[in-house]
Amino acid sequence: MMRMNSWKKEGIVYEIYVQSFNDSNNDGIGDIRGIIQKLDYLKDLGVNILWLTPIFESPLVDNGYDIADYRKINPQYGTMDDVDEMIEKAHEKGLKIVMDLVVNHTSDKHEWFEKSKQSRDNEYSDYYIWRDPKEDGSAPTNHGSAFGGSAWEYCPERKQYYLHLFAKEQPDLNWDNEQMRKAIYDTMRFWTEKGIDGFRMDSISFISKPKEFSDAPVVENKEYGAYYYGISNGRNIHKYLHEMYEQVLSKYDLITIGETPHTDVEEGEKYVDPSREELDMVFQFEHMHVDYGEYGRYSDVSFKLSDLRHDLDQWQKGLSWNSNYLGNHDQPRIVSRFGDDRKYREKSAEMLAMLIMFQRGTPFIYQGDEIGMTNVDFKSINEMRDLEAYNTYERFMKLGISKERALTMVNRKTRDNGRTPMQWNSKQNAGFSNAESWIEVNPNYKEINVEKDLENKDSIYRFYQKAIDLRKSNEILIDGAYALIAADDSDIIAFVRESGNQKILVICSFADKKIKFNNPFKGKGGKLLLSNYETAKPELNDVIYLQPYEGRAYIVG
Ligand code: TEU
Ligand code: CA
Repeated sequence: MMRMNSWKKEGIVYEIYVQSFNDSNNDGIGDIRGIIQKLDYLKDLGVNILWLTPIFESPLVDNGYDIADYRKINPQYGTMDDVDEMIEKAHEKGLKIVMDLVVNHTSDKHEWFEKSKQSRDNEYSDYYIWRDPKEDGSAPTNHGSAFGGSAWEYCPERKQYYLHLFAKEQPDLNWDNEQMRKAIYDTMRFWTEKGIDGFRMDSISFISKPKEFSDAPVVENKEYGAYYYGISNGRNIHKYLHEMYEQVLSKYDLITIGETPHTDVEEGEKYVDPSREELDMVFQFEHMHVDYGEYGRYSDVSFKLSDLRHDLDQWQKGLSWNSNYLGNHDQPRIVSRFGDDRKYREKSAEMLAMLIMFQRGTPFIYQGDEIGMTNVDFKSINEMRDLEAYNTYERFMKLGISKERALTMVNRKTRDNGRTPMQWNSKQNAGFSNAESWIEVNPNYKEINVEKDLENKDSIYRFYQKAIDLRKSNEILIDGAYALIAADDSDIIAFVRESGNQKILVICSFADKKIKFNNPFKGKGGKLLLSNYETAKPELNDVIYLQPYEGRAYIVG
């Protein structure tokens, strides 16, 4: 039986998008020494686990999620000595380090792929997913890449197609090949022996592929079949993750987080049920699709609170343990997507922090959300950097959508919104670098930056500190049972955390006006634990009034 020991249950994870966090050598690119410089900042915030996006050798087609050598550090981020120093210094400060394990695919520049494509009968030939063309020479199936276009790329050397669920420069690995799996486990040990404390496993629900591929009946994005059809949660997924647990994960004190796109609650529990000895938690995606529409992710659609509440509730009820997040390096900024980044930026950012921090499970904070960084209003597609944005913009052009409308739609959801440089202060480039950064700094950095928030006792940063401190020190918030209340309310998400006979009532208002809330624990009274408004009364009355985007937590009774 796999048990989550205390540091994992009390853990608060902070995701660092390395390229945009802090540039120590003024080349406009964030780096590992830049992280070392900010370890005290992160410790003071109160987080205790740092998840770093990939820092390995890569051609950067997908900003490092296309790995060419898992055991070499991309020189633009620093050296292996820098990494060793970062791990050592983080541990000295009581901070854990989680690496990003990208093993659904490699870069096409990885030596394994270079050899695999040379012939059909060498040691690496079967490390990837190769299939013959159809009779007419076309791609084996209508599967589409997540980044647009076909998921199959023709290779003249082998006269076959290879599968790539993402960019054509990211060929999918063949996990049915035992020798390949062993090579992955060796690579994982290389890093666990260096003292890292866990893995975030990229696209892990895709690693087990069908023996035979069939055409996807659902043509999701008009051009090609849905990219995951018949692939996510494949026939051997749990066999391989249990094998990984036995071979590597069980031998070290690690936290493991699987990124599991296109996975429902029932399947999600199979990954995290401790008796199955697979992973500690998974990133669900159901609540990330609440504002998808006719054009998938890049639809100009706003979320409905009832959908967000329903999805979060399903996973809270359905899983032994959750990862609680609203944003990351693949998503728009949470205050712009789920809050109000104009009139109520600070209050809505703080309310969202309470929602993330006080549900049952491990809270994940994405860099910059602790100061309420917002989406960028990119003036042209050329200001964006993400291949997914470019490909989507092109696709919209082909569909006859106007340039202006296509830019508006891509602007709203591009992953670049979460990838602009961390805003440290109001100096040049927001204190991220003395050089022009690889992607523009959000022009609002003079109003929104860490230095400003540190000087203000009522800032978003200060609220994050309080919410984190409360989450870490309160057994009910760490391990108490969860139950939704006011399930049909049009303005709030409210739930109860319970342990023994103690209850904590959490109410998160998504309304931009004052609203009334009927306390379900009539007559019991209670004491205020935290609010993002100074005006909140200390007692819990039978009827309470919440200010716009107010978050409140009470101990009941
Ligand atoms: O993302 C996996 C994934 O599901 C993608 O579809 C992602 O959610 C999508 O791009 C959002 O529109 C992981 C990484 O987090 C992402 O940065 C990588 O691009 C992707 O895998 C390939 O490694
Ligand atoms: Ca740098």
